Amino acid sequence: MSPKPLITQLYSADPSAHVFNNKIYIYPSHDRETDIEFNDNGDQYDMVDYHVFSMDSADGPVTDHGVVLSVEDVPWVSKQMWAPDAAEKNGKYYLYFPARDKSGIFRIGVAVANAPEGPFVPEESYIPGSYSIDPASFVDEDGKAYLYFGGIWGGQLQCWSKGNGESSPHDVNGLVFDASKSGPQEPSGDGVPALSPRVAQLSDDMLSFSAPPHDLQILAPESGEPIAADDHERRFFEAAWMHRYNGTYYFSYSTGDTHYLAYATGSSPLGPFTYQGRILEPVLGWTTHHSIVEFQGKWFLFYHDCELSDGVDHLRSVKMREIVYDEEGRIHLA
Ligand code: FUB
Repeated sequence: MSPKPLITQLYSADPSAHVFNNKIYIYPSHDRETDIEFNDNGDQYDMVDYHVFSMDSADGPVTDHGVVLSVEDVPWVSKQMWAPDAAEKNGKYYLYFPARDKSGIFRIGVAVANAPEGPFVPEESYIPGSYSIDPASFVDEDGKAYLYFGGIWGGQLQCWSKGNGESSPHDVNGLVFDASKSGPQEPSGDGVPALSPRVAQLSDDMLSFSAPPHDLQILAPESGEPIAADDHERRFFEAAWMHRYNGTYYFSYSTGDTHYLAYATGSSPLGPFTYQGRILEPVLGWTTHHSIVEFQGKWFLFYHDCELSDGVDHLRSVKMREIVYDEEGRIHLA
């Protein structure tokens, strides 16, 4: 049986959960009503602010800490505050969030707070060299912090490719933005690898990339080769997440148009990762997005579906389920 939505007073999606100060904090998108028709570019996900939620226990009530950041607070944003994430370092809290800049290109911003529930103060501009959507932060046991990101179609990852030497005002680290690749298009064909999610190590102050982002490889276990672009059941689409279990790094993600949450494992946070299987089968609604967190000795999957809105794709609700690992480290719903 599907669990109940955790948050019912508003619509919420893309939950990034973390344990800070022995509480679960959830950083979701805040879905809202709109007249914008559903399209493959995701224009109907027209969000303008973020709330933070917390839980003292895994089955306890959820506290809504209210709006912690809005479109009007962020000088570089035009619209669409999509899936955020948060990280803690040295007593400061960092909210990473994607949104369209004034020219309509998705970038990733960061805002800083002294408490996990904000309020968050944004930097003047987006993270230099950032692009696309769905940032997921990961602070490793050695203190090094990473930002995973990327999403195809509405998330524009397919619009960025190596330039031909001519410069454009949107260039980042040798990548050029091609607006004609917006919408539902991606690589295809025999032997053509899928587009990869990106990873960048974060600077000590957590506000910038310490080196340019690079591709995160997801390999097919049967060949050791990158997952093929036409393998829509396994290729990366969006919604990156990283966690570590028993010394192994787990990179998990949405397969987009096939609607699975899948995962791959590796021995370094920078990859390569080898595809392992699915965490969650399709839920009600087009998108699927998640996070995985350990709390008081148990592991939990946070995700969303559209049950509360009776299937309206852009009105989603956050849910939570326990997961377990078998002896081989494979993930199962409890
Ligand atoms: O919430 C807007 C977008 O939908 C997210 O950025 C994607 O991951 C998908 O859930």
